[in-house]
This record gives sequence, C-alpha cells and structure tokens, in this order.
Amino acid sequence: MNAFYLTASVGMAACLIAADAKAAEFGEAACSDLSGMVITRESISLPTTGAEVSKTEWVVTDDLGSFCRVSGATHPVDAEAPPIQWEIDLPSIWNGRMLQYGGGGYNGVLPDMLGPVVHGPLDTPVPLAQGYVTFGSDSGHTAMSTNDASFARNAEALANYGYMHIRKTLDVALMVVGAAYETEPVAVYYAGGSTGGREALIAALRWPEAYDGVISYYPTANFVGLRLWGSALNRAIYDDASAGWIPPELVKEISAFATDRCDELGGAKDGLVANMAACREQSSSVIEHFACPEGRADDRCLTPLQIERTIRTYHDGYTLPYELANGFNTYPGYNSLEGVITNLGTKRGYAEPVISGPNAHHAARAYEFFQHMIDQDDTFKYSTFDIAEPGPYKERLIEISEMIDANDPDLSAFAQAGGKLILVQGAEDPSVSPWGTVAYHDKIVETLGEDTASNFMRFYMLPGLAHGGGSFAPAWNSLAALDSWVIDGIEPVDYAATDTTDGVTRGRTLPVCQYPMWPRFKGQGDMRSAADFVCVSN
Ligand SMILES: [Ca+2]
Repeated sequence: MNAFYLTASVGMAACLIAADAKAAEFGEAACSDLSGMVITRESISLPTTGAEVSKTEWVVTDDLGSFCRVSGATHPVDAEAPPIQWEIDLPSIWNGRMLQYGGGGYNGVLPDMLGPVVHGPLDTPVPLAQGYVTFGSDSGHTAMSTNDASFARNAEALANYGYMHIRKTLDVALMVVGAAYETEPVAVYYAGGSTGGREALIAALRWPEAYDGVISYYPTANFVGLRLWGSALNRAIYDDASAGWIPPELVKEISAFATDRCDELGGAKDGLVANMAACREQSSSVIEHFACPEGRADDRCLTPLQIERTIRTYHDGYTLPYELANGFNTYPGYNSLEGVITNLGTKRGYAEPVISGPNAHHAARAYEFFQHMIDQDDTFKYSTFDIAEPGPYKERLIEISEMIDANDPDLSAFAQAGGKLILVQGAEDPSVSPWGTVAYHDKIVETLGEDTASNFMRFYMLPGLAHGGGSFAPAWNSLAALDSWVIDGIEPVDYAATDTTDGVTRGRTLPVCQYPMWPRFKGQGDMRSAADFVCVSN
C-alpha cells in the first residue's frame, strides 16, 4: 500500500527480509488454518454482507514452487445478486507484493492467477513463482461465455462488474494476506487487458491510495462509447438489407493491400506497419483502389454506400451531439485501412439476437449491452436505434458511462500518491480503438501537464499488436518495469518485446517505444533484432 510504503520506505530492505522470514514459516498447516476464515462486512470498503474462505488447498509444483490456493466468496447485499467468487494464491515464500488480475469481456470467470501478466514474458517465472501473492475474482457473476451480459439486469451485479468487485476483492485479499503472513504488503498492483485494462484504470482512478501501480493493456476505457460504436456499425452494415456488409474475402484483400502499401514506411519490409500515422495519411488511396467503377457493384469492390457507411464508421468513428462521462462524445475508429482485419461477420444477413461470428463482433457486443445494461423494460429496438438520437435511453447511457467508463483524465490523486501507470495499446487492435486510447492519454497529459504525466505514466503503442495476438504478439516484462519503478524509483527505459506468434516471425524482437514514437529499422542489420531498430517520432 502506498501509505505503508511511504512511511516505511527507509526500512524497505528490512521489511522485505521480515516478510521473507515470516513467509518461510508459511506452509501447509498455516494454509489449512485459513479454512473457514470469515471476513466481516466492516472489513470491506463497499457494501457486502461479508465474505468467507470456502476452501484451501496446499499445492506443490515443480515450476511454481509451493503455494496455498484460497478460494471463497463475498456475499451480496441483495439476496438476488450473485456472490463474488475469488481466488487468492499465497506463495510459501512471499516477496511482499500483491498482484490482482483483471478479467475480459463481460467477465464471469476467474482469471488465470497462475499465468503471466497480460503479454508477460514466456521465459521468466510467472508472478506467483516469483513470490507474488496473486488474486482475482469473477467480478460478481458466473457465466459460460464472456460475451454474456445478462447478469447486468441485477443492479448489484452490474455495479460489481462496473467497478465494485475490484475493491471488494482487494479488501478480502488484504485480510487473507494479513492472516497468512502477519505483515502488510510492500506494494499492490493491478494488471489486465481489455476489460482487465479498464479495471486497472478504475483501480488507479477510484482508489489511488490502495494501488501502487497498474498495467493497463488496450483498456475498454471508453466502454459506453465503444458499445455505441458497435451499435453504429450494426446500422452501417445491416440497414437496407445489409447493403453495407463487406464479404470477408474482400476485407482480407483490403487488409493485405494496405499492409503491403504501408510496410516500408517503417524502414523495413517485414510485414509490419510500424509508421501508422504516415500510413493513415494515405488511407484515401486504399478506398480509391477498391472503389467500384461507376455502374459496377459486386463482391470484389466497394460500393459508395459501403464506403460511406461501413468503411467510414470503422475507420473514422463518430461524434455525438451529447456528452458521456468525462466529456467524451467521440469514438475515433480503427486502423482498418492500414491493415487491420475488420470483423463484419461471415454472413450477410441481420439476425436477432446478433451473434459474434456470423454477425459483426462489435454489433453483437453492443446488442448484449443494450439488452441488459440499458434496456430494462424490453422496449428497445436495436435494428433502428440511432446513437445520435438515443431518446429515452440517453439518461441511462450517461448513468452507465459514469459507472463503468474509466476515462477520467484526472489521475492526479494516483500520481500524487506515488502510483505508476503502464498503458499499452496495439496499433492493430480491432476491438479497442488505438486512437481512443491515444485520445485518453492525451487528455491525461493535458490535464496533469507533461512533467507530472511522465513522472507516473508510460504509454506504449506497439505495432502489430491486435487485441491479444496480432502480427507481432509482444512479450515483455512490464511487471518488472512497474515494480522497479514503484519500489526503486527506476523509470522504465529501453525495453524490447519478443514476438510470440506461431509463424516465421516468432522470436524476433522490437523496441517498446513510447507513443508517439514507433520503431524504425536502421536500414541495415537484422530485421529480427530490436538492436537494429530505433524509436522515432517521424
Ligand atoms: Ca514494416
């Protein structure tokens, strides 16, 4: 915790030794002693009816060492609401740190607390094996699919998903850790991608004293804005008997053409678009190349309607005539004319419910959102909804935006408390707009000033990274970077990421560049080696 760390910073080394000495005594019997432990509602900052440990298990492994897996649930105030299921993994030798794992999509499952942090290195012991206490929750409901938002019809489950589960789970974990090791943590971190990335930002925004550092990958920070974009895409594609739908073969052709056209702008013909800004400057030529000649309309070219609706919505996003939380009224679109493969669905036809796969992915996510978070009386007509004129739904959209969105640019409390933020976005993300993350980053800098911002935040835009994999799926030790920064005050510098895709580029490395910089090939040397690239901004 920050307060603890700041007051005890002089005794840090002694503190770590003390934690280790105590930890050495933490074994199977102490693990078993945690069974049935009750955490009272007074120990939890937000409304619950308390929590309890339902199960403990002493686990001995070759690669992760020995640890105590503590499972349990936090009980709701509303008897109709589901409990929050959680897991806390306590290593036999604790390094004094706690790491909370974020979720994905609409959550409903426990994160993998035995794995690396999002895009963590594959050749380094995972956090639990390094001595971290790792923990996380299902965010307050269980679901077979992370696409399922039906839980949100319960107000408490919705508020838990929106933000409350984060703090409720931390408070429980702090009590369990206190009981297990009889000492306070040196540092508490949160790490996640997408929904987990949004949760990391929520942690820093809402509880700046409770978290010392967070890692946020491609966060759904402008959550409601993103869902509105999915709704706009739905209309763009399916209006007028799906006249805006573009066949997957043509989508792939556009992607390959754009990638090829922009590849060398980064100095290396390596299949990656490194200089995304320059690539965007020539995007209109991609449209010209694929535009149907007058009088022609078939599956191999883009009609004026497809360009004006679908291509524009995907590439340029929208501006609303009203504001959501924190003054956001735009969603900026994607690098869809720069190589990103858009997901417009495999089938031309519109269907309700809208399902990701046959239908556009974002149209489906937005459908779930409206059905369960916005429309509480089943009067909503998705196929004709206009995001610019939401009518009776406007108030609810703003209310949900204020609850769930994580795009308040004022992170000053977190910065002042010594918190550190590592924010990472992939340029090829088809799910969270890279330019949306840029817009949020820029607002933070504008709000706090460049000096303050650089003292607590790093923002990396990685070429090739999609939402998860991509054409360059980076692995690098963001957790070590964060921990050194928080504990030792060492600012992150000169990291390289290793490609973990399965293809021929696996194992190649690239520098991790701070936005607006990007990695340019030096012109000679090894295209597979980060050493032969340099971060530049033009
Ligand atoms: Ca390239």
